[in-house]
Amino acid sequence: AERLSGKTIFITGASAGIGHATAVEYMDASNGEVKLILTARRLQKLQTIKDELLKHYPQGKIFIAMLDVSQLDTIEPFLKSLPDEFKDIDILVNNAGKALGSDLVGNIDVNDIKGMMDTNVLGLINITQVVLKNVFQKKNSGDIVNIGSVAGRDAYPTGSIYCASKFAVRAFTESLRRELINTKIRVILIAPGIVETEFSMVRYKGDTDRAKSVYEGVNPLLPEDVADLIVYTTSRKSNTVIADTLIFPTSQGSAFHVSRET
Ligand code: NDP
Ligand code: 8X3
Repeated sequence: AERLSGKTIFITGASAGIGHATAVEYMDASNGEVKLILTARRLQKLQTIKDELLKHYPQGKIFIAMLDVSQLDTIEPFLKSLPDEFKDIDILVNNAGKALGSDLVGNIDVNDIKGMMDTNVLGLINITQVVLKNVFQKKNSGDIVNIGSVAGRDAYPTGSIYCASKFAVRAFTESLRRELINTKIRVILIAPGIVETEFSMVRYKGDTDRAKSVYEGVNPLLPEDVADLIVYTTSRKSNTVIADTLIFPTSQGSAFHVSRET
């Protein structure tokens, strides 16, 4: 907790799920002593989250903004436009991401392909570059936390594009960590299994029954379980980096092995 005090944390995709839970967890773990930059496309959701956090931590410093990570040209101007007290970012959590559809190769809508690649891969790479160059390299410190997935290790049928996007996140993250070994900048990969969030509603495009069935009988991870791990990894001693983590619910063994109570 002491190690978090005063830090500025930039979370993408903070309007729901893991990103939202991570914002809450950083505040709780630091007793309101961190500064949060929370971004997503749905500004109203961010406003509600900010209001809720400020109820608990009235002195809390929270900056919210609409930011679509797939709009690559908007990132650098966004960073430059941050209020001075939020400019000195210490931790970047690249969380914004999604699966769109579960179609077999041959039938995948090109907009779904673009949607996943633009957000999960191009957006993440671009934000990382901008923050690295403008902030972390200038002070030779900072944590980059990339949210990958078990889908970045086990490629499964009907997940080709999503899996490809998360394999890409993993490869990018590993190259970057190796490029930065002569710096104090840490690069961390978080790879969750099944987490109950809006993820499946987005993947199945509002088909509630299908989305629910993903989580039925598995005791999935909660978004706060992943948030807890993110906060843990970024509050280790500065001489250590928790480089790579796979986090499952205890009912899961791989992308293919899930125990369901029926
Ligand atoms: P949610 O759908 O609950 O949250 C996704 C977040 O990303 C939302 O805040 C959404 O906000 C934001 N987002 C989506 N597209 C964009 C965009 N183009 N620009 C900015 N923000 C965007 O899903 P999760 O919390 O589950 O997902 C978070 C991350 O975790 C993703 O990278 C996902 O791939 C990964 N993950 C999820 C797992 C799961 O089982 N749930 C397992 C493993 C990894 P808005 O719509 O307001 O923009
Ligand atoms: C989400 C987990 O297994 O649906 O990253 O791909 S999975």
